[in-house]
Amino acid sequence: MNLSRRKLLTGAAALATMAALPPLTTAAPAGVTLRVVKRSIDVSGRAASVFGIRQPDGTAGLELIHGMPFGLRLENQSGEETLVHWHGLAPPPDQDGVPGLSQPLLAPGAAYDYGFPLRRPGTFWMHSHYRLQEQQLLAAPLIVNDPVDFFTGLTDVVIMLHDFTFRDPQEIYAELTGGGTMMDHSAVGQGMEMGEGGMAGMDHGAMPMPMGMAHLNDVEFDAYLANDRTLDDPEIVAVEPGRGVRLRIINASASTNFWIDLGALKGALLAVDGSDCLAVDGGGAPAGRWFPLAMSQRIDIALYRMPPGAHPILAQREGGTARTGIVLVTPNAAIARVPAQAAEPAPALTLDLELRCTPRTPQIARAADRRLTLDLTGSMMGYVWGLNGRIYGGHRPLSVRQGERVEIEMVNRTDMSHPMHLHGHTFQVVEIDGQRIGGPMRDTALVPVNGRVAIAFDADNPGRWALHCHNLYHMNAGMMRTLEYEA
Ligand SMILES: [Cu+2]
Repeated sequence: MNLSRRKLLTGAAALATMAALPPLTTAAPAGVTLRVVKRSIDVSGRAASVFGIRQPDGTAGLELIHGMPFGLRLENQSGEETLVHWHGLAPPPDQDGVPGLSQPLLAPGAAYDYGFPLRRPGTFWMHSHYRLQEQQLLAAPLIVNDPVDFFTGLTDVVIMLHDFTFRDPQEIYAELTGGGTMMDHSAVGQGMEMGEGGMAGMDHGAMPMPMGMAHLNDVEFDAYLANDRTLDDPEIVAVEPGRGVRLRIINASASTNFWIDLGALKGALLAVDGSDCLAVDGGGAPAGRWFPLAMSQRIDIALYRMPPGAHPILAQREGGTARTGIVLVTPNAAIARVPAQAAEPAPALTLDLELRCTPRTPQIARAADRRLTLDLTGSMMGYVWGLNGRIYGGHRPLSVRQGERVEIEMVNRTDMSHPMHLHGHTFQVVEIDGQRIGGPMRDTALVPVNGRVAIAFDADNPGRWALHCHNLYHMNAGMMRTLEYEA
C-alpha cells in the first residue's frame, strides 16, 4: 500500500482527465484481470480446498485509486458456476453480481467485463453471491484509495476475517433446515409474485420473541481466519515505531459477528463500510479498544504512533471466546503466542458505535418522500427466515421512485440479530428504536434482537436491487427482497 508520490501525481492527473470524460457505462477492462480460482490453504495443520479471487500475480482482490474507473475482466477458473458482487460499490444494476437479478451465472471457463465509475474511496470487498460459496472463502478485499489521503502517512494494513469450516457448507445448511431446500437465486424474477395476504412463501415466524431470548450463533466453526490464518500461525506485519497504521478490517464471515479487540492499543475510528466518520474512540468498553463489526461490514481504525513491541489485533466472535487476528510488530520485538480462545466470552454486538460515529459527509437533511417498514421474521424452528413473513420470491418488490428520499424501518421480530445489506446505494442510519440520530453512512446495518433501525437513502441508482440479511444461511433460507424503481 505504499504508493509513491509520483504514482499519486499520476493518479491525480488521471483524475483530472477522467473529469473531462463522460461517465463510463460500458464494460472496459483497463488491463486488470481477476480470476476466481480454487486453492488450498492450511488451517490448523490440515489442508482445505477453498476459493479465492486473485490477480494473475497472485495478489488477492484489488486496490484502486479513486477517480479512476472500476474496470476489469473477471475470469472464472474455479471449475464451478459463480457470480461476484462488488460489495459497497454502486454499479449499474446489470453489473451487481446477484444471480437471477443482475446477471446470469458466470460459467466455468467464461469471463465477464466490468466497467463503471467509482463513487467514493474506501474499504470495500468482493464476494460470490451464489449459494454458499462465500462460506468457502470466495471473497477478497477491494480497496479504493483516496489520492488526497496518501499524505497522512498511515501505513495500510488490510485484514479480512472469515469463519471457517472443514465441512461442506451444503451439509451445514441441510442440518440447519432439516433438509430444506436452498433458495435458488437464478429462479427469481420468473418466480411467483403475490400480495402480502397470500399463503405461499410464509415463514410462520412473525411472532415477536420475548425479551432475553437472544440467540447469537447458528453454526459451530472449526476456525476463524484473519487473512487466511489462525492465531496459531498468525500473519506478522512489520510496522515502524512512531509511525501510524490504518487498519482496514473486513468481516467476510458467512455467519459471525466480531468484536475487534486492539488490546493495549487505542484506536481512532476513521470509517465504517467505506464511509468516513469524524474520528471517535471505540463504541464498546473499554473505549477505543473494542469495536463492533457485523457480517459484511468494514471498519477503518487509525493507530497513531505505534509503540515498540508486538501488538495483536484480534477479532473475537460475539457470544463466544474464539478469536483470530494478526500481529503488528516493530523491529526486534519478541512475539508472544496469543491463545485462540479469550478468557471471557464476548457479548452480543451493540449499536453504541452508530450513536458515536458522525459521518464526515452525511446526507443532505431532507424529509422522507417514502417510508417503508420491513419486519425481519423467522426463527431457528425449521430455519425459515424472511421479511414481512415471506421468503424471497414470495412477495412483491419494495417499490421506490427515482429522486425520492427513501426511509426503511427494519423491525426485528426474531431472536437473532440480522446484518441487513442494501445493494446499489449507500444509506445513513437515521433512527434506532424510534430515536432520531445522525448515524454513519453504511451499506450494512445490524438490527439487534427486539431492535428497530431506520435507514435513509436517495433513490439515485435505478434498477432492481437486493436487500437482504448478510448472514449467508439466513439469506439462503429466504431473508431477502428486491427493491425496484417504478418506471
Ligand atoms: Cu439474518
